[in-house]
Amino acid sequence: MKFFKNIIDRFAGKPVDWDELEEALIRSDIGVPMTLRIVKQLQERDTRSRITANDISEVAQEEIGRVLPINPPRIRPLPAHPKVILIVGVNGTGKTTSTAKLAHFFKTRRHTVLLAAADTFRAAAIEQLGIWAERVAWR
Ligand SMILES: Nc1nc2c(ncn2[C@@H]2O[C@H](COP(=O)(O)OP(=O)(O)O)[C@@H](O)[C@H]2O)c(=O)[nH]1
Ligand SMILES: [Mg+2]
Repeated sequence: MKFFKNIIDRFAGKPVDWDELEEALIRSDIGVPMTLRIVKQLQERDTRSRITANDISEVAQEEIGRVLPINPPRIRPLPAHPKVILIVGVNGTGKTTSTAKLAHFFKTRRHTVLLAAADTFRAAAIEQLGIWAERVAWR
């Protein structure tokens, strides 16, 4: 994953600057509580004041996995059955961006994706989704 690779490239193999690692995780959208959990786990593992690339990605995946539902709902479409996913939420919380990510996820798995904007208030919301649809289509 590119996300972990960027972090790992910066920190692996050197003595750890915990404050810098903490800042990098928060800047990467891990969120403060999750960042603190990951850093704490890494500090407990850290015996030689060095952490490896594996340590960072293993601990982050473990800790993030702990807060996700045990049986997440299945979102993959079944063969020959259209599947509708309705994305709702407060303005500016990332619905359009997440929709583009989902579209990309399904497209790379050879599904046909149709995006429909149902945003009634936000200026340029439909255009924004259209731009993402084009980006995803050409990747
Ligand atoms: N840092 C960060 N910004 C995000 C993320 N997802 C969306 N955004 C940004 O948050 C803003 C609102 O996102 P948008 O998808 O338009 O939200 P919507 O109003 O719910 O459709 C945009 O500037 C996005 O680039 C994310 O995961 N992390
Ligand atoms: Mg939107």
